Amino acid sequence: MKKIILSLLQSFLLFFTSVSAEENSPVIKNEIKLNWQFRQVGTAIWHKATVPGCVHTDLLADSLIKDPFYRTNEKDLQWIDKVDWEYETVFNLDGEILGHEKIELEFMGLDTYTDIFLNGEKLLKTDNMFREWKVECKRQLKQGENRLRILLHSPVKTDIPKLEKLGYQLPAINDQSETGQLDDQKISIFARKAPYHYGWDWGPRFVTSGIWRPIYIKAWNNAKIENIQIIQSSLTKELASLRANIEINSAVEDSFFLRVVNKNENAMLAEKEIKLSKGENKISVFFEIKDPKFWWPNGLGEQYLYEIETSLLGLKELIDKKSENIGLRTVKLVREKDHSGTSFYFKVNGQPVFMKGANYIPSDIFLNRVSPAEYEKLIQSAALANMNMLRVWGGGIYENDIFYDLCDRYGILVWQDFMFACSMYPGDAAFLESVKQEAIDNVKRLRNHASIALWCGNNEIEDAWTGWGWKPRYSLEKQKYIYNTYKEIFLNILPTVCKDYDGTRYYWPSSPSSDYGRASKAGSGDTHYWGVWHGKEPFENFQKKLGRFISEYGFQSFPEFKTVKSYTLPEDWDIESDVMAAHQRSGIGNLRIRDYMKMYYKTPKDFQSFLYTGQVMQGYGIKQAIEAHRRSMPYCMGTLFWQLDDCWPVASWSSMDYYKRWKAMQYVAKKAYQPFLISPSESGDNVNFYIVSDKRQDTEAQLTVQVIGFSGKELFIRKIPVTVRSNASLSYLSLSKKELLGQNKSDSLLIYALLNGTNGEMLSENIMYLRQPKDLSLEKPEIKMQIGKTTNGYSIELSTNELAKDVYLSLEEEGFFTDNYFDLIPGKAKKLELITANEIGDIEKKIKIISLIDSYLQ
Ligand code: BMA
Repeated sequence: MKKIILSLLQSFLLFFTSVSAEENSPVIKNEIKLNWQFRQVGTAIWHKATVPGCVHTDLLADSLIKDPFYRTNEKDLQWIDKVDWEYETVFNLDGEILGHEKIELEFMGLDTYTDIFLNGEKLLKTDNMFREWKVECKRQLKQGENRLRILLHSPVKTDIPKLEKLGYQLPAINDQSETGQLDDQKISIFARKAPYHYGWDWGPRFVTSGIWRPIYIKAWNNAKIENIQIIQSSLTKELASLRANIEINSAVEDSFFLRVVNKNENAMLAEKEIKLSKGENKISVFFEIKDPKFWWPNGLGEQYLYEIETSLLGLKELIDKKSENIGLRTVKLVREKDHSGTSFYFKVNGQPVFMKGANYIPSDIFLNRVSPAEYEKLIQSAALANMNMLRVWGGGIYENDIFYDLCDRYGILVWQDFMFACSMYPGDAAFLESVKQEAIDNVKRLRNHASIALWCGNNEIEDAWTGWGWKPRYSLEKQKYIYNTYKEIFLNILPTVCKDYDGTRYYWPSSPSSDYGRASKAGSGDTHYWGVWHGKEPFENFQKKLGRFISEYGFQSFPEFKTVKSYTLPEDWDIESDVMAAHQRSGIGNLRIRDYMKMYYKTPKDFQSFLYTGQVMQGYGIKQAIEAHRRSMPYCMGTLFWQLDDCWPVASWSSMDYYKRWKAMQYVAKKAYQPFLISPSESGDNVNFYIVSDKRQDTEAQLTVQVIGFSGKELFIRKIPVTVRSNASLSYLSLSKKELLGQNKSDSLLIYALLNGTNGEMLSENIMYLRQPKDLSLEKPEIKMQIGKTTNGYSIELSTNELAKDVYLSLEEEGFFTDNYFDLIPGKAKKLELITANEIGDIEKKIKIISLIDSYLQ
């Protein structure tokens, strides 16, 4: 019986998952996904493994370790990266596959130092997590069972000798190395591996090992399409002229046909006879699309994507085919000298576009855990918050294809860093070659995405070298060597690869930067403004410290209580407890939050109120930043806050926590990033009412300014018609505070600004206070809630008799409130929705509502 089950198990289907990305192509592509097991090298017992995956998640799935995120478990799991691991599977091959002329194994991502054996023979050695590896293996394969074994060397043990050989330590600011014998030695710089795995000021230290992307076996005859680059040579309303550069690997010398088809309209774009020689061939095919549909960033139009299918044909039969989804658009970074320095803005399809967005970090420390649905949630949340750009930050990974596919679909442009951050790197030939190959692999993989707007060399290294006090640690000779290595990587290797393998996008050496090799300064280039937070400057400075493109700024908060509960016990519910401290990785984190809270808020009465007030405060600060940046267009043409997401449950600068729960700041960003923004701004004795518009046409509208007492009394009103200028920021009305306030006290009134379209529809609203939150005289409001059922969940209407500041709705069950953390004004009911697939019994009682006054000690 056992035998029968075994032989059944060995049937072909069970060993492979067929993934034939290109339907009907005769090239066989099967994923080696099943039957994997793993063990620590030197131990006897094999355990079940998941591929793609990593050691940490396999240990967890097999209950061999405790949840790495729970309480302080992280500390006990640091041994995992100091030992070696091995993975093994046995897969069956039949005569049909073996009969192909060429058989290859493709490793899409190996983390990081591996030796790979096929049927006992060494096939490959790898040393770069970001590379793809392809090996011919027909000779090593046999009919029946084949054994694939991957040895994963400890990244820590592999890199310590490199440090010893170099003889001195290079700066690596966030490396929380924990190397055993050589404590505090920074080794992350030697590994071409996700830098954040070594710890960051928002992330744990889990230096993973594993097969993190799929392994495929490919079998083919005659020829195979390896890669297609589609270049848009010119684009007008009438015509898109394109060129496909096609790489074909051929086993024969023969004639073939290439056919390019626009699948959307089933229209033939080009057909051509080609002669292939054995080995690699590069062929260009030119084609045109008439009356092209353009791809636009989120908010400006459709994200139209064309599926371009390229087929390689023999005389009678199809040999291979491959599809690419492309968007027709132009993206240009405009850098022109002007009176304040040099501009830094993106033109999309010929139009200047203000970039609104955030910095993105990998959304799990264990990369394989991010499911397609979670990727979608993330990019959808960005789009829903009116963002049009994300910066894939240089301390993480070159993201999976799905990330960029989603950005293409949702209209999110990508500022793509290369994976180098806050460190200097070794300059030996092997390291530099590895960097070059990594860049080639990733530029080739990503270059057809409409969403990618810019290649950027690194995160903050230029500034760090020139201004963070790194240089004096080294002799002049070493300084020269270290900086020459910097120049070699960021001013030579990477831009050269971008030019040779893409050639259509701007390369920017470092973020922030003023220009090649020079430290950043406000009038030129992009800026990371950390005066608020790191520099302890008040939030109000967001309005003074502007830049041409502000690619980082931020403020921390804790995740909501529901998330905190996922990693704590009740005894940990104190900001300074060991467990909470283990989930706060910024050394100054709690102190900063407390300092700012003293400046802006009353001391929260308890732990939960602290979490809530912290989130409200983060939103309060970032609102000021985003509005100031948008108001100052066209001087400033982009704002990307730090940071969109988290890689585990933690206190951080994120606007969404690890579970993708929106923090107050994500709701704030959604409003501040709306196409129309009405933004009141104090200027001396006046309040100026700015309207920022991202729209491409002027808009007739009505601006209303009201002053309202906290009990709902209208103290002032002014209505004026306005023509809102397209793609601009202007002040449309200036009122003196004297006029606005009259005899009323500023601690118990608010200024409400409203922009309506000609049909009365609301285009934007905003509330301004003339006092800091802690100085407002709030009274306990009585909030009324009416709930109805909708197809997506529930509709909620709230009203109040007194101003309810920072109203926060929460629910134990999972659900998404379409608005939250808003101010509720008497006489102005608020409608929102709770999106949930669940039927929630007794919902009126389950939704908890608090506002700022509930966080005060009574
Ligand atoms: C920025 C980032 C990260 C860091 C953040 C908060 O400069 O580039 O290095 O996590 O600051 O300190």
